[in-house]
Amino acid sequence: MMNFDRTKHSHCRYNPLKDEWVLVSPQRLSRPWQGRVEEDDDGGDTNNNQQSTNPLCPGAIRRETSQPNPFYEHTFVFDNDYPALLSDIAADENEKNKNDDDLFQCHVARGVCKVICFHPNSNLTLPRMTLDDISHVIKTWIDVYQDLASKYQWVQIFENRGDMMGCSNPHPHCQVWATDFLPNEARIKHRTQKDYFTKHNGNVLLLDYIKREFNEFKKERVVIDNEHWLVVVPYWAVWPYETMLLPKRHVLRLSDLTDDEQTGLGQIMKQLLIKYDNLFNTSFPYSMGWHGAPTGDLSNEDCSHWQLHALYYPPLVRSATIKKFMVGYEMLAQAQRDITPEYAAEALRNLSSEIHYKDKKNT
Ligand code: H2U
Repeated sequence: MMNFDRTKHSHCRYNPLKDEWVLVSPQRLSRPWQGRVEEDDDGGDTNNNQQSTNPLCPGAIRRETSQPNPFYEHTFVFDNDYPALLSDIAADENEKNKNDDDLFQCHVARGVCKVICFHPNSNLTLPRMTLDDISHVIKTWIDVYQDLASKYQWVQIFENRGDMMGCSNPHPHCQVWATDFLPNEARIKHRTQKDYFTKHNGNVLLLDYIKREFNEFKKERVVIDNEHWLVVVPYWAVWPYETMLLPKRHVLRLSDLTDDEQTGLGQIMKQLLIKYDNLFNTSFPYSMGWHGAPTGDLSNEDCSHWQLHALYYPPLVRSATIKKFMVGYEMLAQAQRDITPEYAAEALRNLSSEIHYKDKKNT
């Protein structure tokens, strides 16, 4: 157990003006950057040269490890060599870590960071993988989630795709950050869903949203759905082609999905991601991630107000290169968008081909 040192260890600082916390991770300054290795017209898609040298590949030796990666055939999970969170930091005796300081509040941030490689091949992205490949990714998400959920309050699975979204490595992968606290987004959703649940006699906010979207609005913003899942551009979407992917049944957490729901998830993810890539004939950059009921000691609380959902936040607005910047008014006042969520949903819905544009070229 290490003694807490603000200059070396991750901690959260409170912004009393915004009622928000910021995670500070000074230990992460040495992280390598492999994002913009080669400019191409492909929105940051991968290239063959990566295969031999990429530290995420089977058999590669990562800079921080002496052991080579295993020659994995499906997915591969490892502890991030440059974690934003550390697990074994002792309680802070000297710093302002008490909730009674209104201005200089901070707490030690404990957690773990993992990387999940989706596939041995650096040239593949999820939409071009087989359903079997994708099912391995989903099973790995669930395994890692289950393992970390026993200890941590929040397990954030997220994928940054494309260097436009800050992805530091083109090999298909995602990250998992598990924390002993609820980050801002989780804290707010925990409260808003609970408030709705109380106000509406035990109705779940997102399940009511689905019902009204289907019945009252005739699926106006629904992009695709299958027996178990739907993809919708939320009424309140901020990013131009932002979507939310959610199960039709009341599901609290990723680990609660049945086998059939996992199969349906793989199918709908592939369909959605092909639509995204086919929209501008580019490997569509995005950040995506899963939100579900809190875990760790918080799973002892009643979390039935929660509904599992994934969010896709892609920045592109008009072409493979024209992206929406969240600057100016967005930074200083509030989010703004030009195309309506209804327009975005229709554009994605109308892309009916289930063949990826790159595979069309080959047929
Ligand atoms: P992103 O592409 O979303 O940045 O994720 C890649 C992660 O992989 C990043 O967090 C980690 C980086 O720290 N990584 C390692 O742990 N070891 C390496 O050798 C390269 C990259």
